[in-house]
Amino acid sequence: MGIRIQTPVVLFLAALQFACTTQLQAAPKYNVLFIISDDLTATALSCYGNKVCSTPNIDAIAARGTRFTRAYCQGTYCGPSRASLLSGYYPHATGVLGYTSPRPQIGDRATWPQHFKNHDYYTARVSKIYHMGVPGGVLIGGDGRDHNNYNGADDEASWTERFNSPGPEWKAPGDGETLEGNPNGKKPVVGGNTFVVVEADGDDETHSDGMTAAKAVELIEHHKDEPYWLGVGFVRPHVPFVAPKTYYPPFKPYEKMVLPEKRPGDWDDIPKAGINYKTSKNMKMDIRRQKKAMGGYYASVAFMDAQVGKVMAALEKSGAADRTIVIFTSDHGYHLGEHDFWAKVSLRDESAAVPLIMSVPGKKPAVCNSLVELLDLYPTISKLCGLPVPDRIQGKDISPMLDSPDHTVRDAAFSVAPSRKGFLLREDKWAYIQYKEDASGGIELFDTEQDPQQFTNLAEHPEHAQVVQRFRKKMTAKLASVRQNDLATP
Ligand SMILES: [Ca+2]
Repeated sequence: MGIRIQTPVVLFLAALQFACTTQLQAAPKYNVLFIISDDLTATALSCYGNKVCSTPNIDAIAARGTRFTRAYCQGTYCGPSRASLLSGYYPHATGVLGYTSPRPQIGDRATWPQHFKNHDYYTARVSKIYHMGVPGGVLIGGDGRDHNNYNGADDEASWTERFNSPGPEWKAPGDGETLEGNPNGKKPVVGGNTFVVVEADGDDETHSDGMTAAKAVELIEHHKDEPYWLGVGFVRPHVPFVAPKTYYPPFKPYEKMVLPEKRPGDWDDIPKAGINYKTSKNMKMDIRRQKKAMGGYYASVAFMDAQVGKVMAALEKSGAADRTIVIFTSDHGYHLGEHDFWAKVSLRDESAAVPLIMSVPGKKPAVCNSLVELLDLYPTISKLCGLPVPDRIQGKDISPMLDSPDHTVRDAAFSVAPSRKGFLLREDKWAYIQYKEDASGGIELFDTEQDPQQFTNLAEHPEHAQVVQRFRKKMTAKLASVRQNDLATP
């Protein structure tokens, strides 16, 4: 008797449970909060081991997310790196090797944020997401070259709305000094891509990144009830190193900054193209200036980190944190005096590796040592949000790493420095760099297990000839595969 009554109830409950499970299995419509700092080396962050520069707000994202220790950019300066990660193609697929939008090359194919816009997301950027000149463009709210209505190499089709944060940059009142190319100290504080430190008067919101944080806070609150893809682009620690005075005390007197180890004859075993475009020598920076450059950079990082904190507090306050994926990264790394190199472009780890933290609701905190590329963000975040992943894009889905940090998707990361005609294949153990596609500009090979600081170029050592040969073939094959795509040949 009882069975006849219960059966329909049980079936109904089973059906209900099935419906709920199915619903739960469908990917939730996460928001995406993409925070990208400009010219930030992972080595400057306390969650990556820096003991001098404290970055509590970025560390807090790392504490609840997955911190990737071997993430590489695809181009070691702003233009190609950003065009690549946003378009989904390697720089040598689109041919965007400089400071332009990838749009002419990709036609009507959707960029990463545009893909979300096409799936009913509100998409916006605040400040620099695609390339924008710093500091010239930031001063006027663009890239300073008057194209695309001062929006830099931006791509309008990616956004529902876009916002610039024009700030005073090197013109900010305060104590400023030009460190680069200024041995007699007579040069005034200048703009351009120049090492300048300004201990600035005024508060956070006097400056571009403070304004960017304030706008992001406003957008997070305003759009909390709809799915959004919000790009928050901080321009620090890109030069000029300008931050409010309150961020400098931990790094002063600058004399106490400890520079990386220097070894006599360090450049003797590398090709000319391997000597970075900015060095202590050609920048005419003595030890005092080098230490101040490091301290000024750190103060800019600390300032940027405080702005990240404001954005994260707004996310928490909005009530949307449990349905928002947070990504923190940079477009490439930076040298702070290793090998007497400064800034970006180099293909050494300090410059080609990037900080990458991904925090996805419900996933356990983890550290992942697998090789990943910035190019992987577009497919991975699409997958996590239940959007289709276009076959044509060149990154890989790394979302399984969030559950299993030992998961791997590639045996080498690939990065380029087009201005040096440089190419990097970075495996777990080896860093292989060649200049020119036929390697005629020279080769560098570093055993990063024995020589993590990359002091000894093994490329000319006969016992490593086979390793070099293997990498040369691998590089040729990689370049061919990059160029095998659905775009017209650049
Ligand atoms: Ca950059």
